[in-house]
Amino acid sequence: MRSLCVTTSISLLLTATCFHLTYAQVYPADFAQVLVANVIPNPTVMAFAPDGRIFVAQQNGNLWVIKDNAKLATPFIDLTVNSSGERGLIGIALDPDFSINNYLYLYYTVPGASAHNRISRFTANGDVAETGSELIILELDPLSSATNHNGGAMHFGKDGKLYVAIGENANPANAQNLNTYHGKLLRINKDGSVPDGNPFTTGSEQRKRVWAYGLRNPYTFAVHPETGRILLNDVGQSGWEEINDATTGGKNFGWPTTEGAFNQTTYPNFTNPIYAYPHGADDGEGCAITGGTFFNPTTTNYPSGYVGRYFFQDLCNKWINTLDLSGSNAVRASFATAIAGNALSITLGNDGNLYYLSRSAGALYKIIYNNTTAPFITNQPADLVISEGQVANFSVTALGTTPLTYRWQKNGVNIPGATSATFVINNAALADNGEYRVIVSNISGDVTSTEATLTVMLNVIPVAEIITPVLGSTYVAGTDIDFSGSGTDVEDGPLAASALSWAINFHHDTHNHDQPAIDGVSSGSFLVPNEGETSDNVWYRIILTVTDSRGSTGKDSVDVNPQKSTLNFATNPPGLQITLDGQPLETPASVVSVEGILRSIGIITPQVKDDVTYSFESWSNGGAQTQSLATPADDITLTAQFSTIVGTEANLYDGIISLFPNPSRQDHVTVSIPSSREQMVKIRLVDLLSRDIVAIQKELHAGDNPVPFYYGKINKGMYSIVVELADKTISKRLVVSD
Ligand SMILES: [Ca+2]
Ligand SMILES: [Ca+2]
Repeated sequence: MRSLCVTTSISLLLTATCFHLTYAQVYPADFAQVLVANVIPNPTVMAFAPDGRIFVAQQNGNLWVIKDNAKLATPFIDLTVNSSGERGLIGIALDPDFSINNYLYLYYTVPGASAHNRISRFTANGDVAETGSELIILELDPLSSATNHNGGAMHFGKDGKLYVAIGENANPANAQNLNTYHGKLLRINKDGSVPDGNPFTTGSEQRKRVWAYGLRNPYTFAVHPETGRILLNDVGQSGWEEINDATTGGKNFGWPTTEGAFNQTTYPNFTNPIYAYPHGADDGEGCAITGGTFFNPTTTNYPSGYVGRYFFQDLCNKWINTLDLSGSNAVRASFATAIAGNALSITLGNDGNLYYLSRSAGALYKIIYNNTTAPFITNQPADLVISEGQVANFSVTALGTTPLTYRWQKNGVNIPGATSATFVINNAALADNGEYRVIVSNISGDVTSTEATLTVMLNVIPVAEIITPVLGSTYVAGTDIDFSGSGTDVEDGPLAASALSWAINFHHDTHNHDQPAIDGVSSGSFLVPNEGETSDNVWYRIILTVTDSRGSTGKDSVDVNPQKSTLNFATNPPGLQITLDGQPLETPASVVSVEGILRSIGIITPQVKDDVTYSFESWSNGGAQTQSLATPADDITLTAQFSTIVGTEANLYDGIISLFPNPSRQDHVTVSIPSSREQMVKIRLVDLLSRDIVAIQKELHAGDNPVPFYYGKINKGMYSIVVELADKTISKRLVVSD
């Protein structure tokens, strides 16, 4: 991967845009990646029109039309949206009758005090939306301060209904609550109303639109173009990324209790994913599933073995994999690696090629197949506009019988030594201006690329400087981070605020959540949400880009790290489970958390451990059974108090153990233990904090065993008698009175 300055011509201004292009993609033989369109910052999703136009959404609300491999100059629509975090313009579906009615449906975040996601219908008039054509189809539930997990994918099913995937707004409990749209796949009519055939026919408006639930952040899904099968890609938390079959209504995919595959007998009401891949750094592992598409084209020149496969991709690890769905188990295979960064929205195009978006490159790519022997150029060298002294980097990619050889020319004349796929001029000078092209040859012939123009300007690139935050600054969630900076340029002098652009990217583990830039200000602030991402491996990277009057750019960046505390969780007795943000957690456990982040702490009650059933009594901080806790500045320990439950022994033991008298006013109780054989028994008296007071051991014989158990003088109150047999432990509640 190398950083390049690639030029784009915008009106009469030549603008140099520096970004990363990857030439190291690894595809199967005779496949290649082709750049279709770029300068699409923060793309989110694409959709194909029947006529071959491609709609590509930008998170900031712009919807672009890509026509004949070029982005049109004017957006289809420029919506005003809230684009913080993962919010923004994040879903598109074209009406099944788009060719006739020109209807197109968008999913976007409505800005303002009551931020929420909305589904609206727009009418196309050629390549732009008809003014005033918005018809609101459905207003989704209000969002919390968490800006992540919005879902957004929309597709029409083969049944003509609109399916909409919605994230749980980073509140896991939403996923199991049928009275909110969050954490669901919806099935609605084109006008937003409730259709016939949904699994839940009564109750709230939300419930009646639910098609599937138990979802975390179903960012993408796909509908099989022939069978109508629905595969839903659910982005996971810490362990697994899932592909779920949501073809049949009413399924519960288990979040937040489960993530990835689980034991069906443990959770009989949940539906396992058809495929799940773990978090990790290799091909087939990743951090977030961000695209999937059935490869069932009307026509394609891909080898026939790919037809019927399900292609899917991961945000972090730059791979595309396939699933073979022909057998009873989905079988994964590798396809591509080292593709462009932060990839998403892989989609089968009308032309039988796969397409995907890259947020790192701000670009739309297609994947072509060409097994002809003659050299065939897949990516032409691009025009460059740079400043004197910068690096000019031309490149070409080609298919054809290997080995391929390259011969670069300037103004039609061979450049000595320029014989690789890239041609680099370090320290470019005005004399380097000219037309550059390359001749690609192999045993079958040769092909000449298009000419790329190099324009070297006498221009000193501007200097960006971030003033605040200063290096080493930290933050607490729920508070503002202030930023300020300046740009200076040798030719222009101090740059106006309009020349400044700020990117505030949220980094999590190995990936980042880039957000639309804040343009035209020299200072500002942004609120760090106190909900959303609960990982402590997070930080913000603030990048200032300044642009001078010649279109050259300079950058500065600073990282702001979070302050953290440790949350220690314990239970009494030890070793029981609590829930943290809805997920089961075995204690004792220590979790590092960003200060200020709200954590949801709950309890599984009753729960069984070693055949004893326990019931929740209290939290050591006096909070409710399920409580929201802002991560404090200092480390804390929270202990959940449990008591044993009596009356469950019938399920645990085929005999009946009884205590008499109970309540007892004496210094002992008689424990009656029937036994089918000789065995040892241990009897313990424990208090409500599960602390042992007295314990005895005794040999039982076959038959009834009335065992006197002396515990001496103890305070009146509630206790448990715990009877430990060879294969069972049974507890009974004992009341000691005056
Ligand atoms: Ca699941
Ligand atoms: Ca300058």
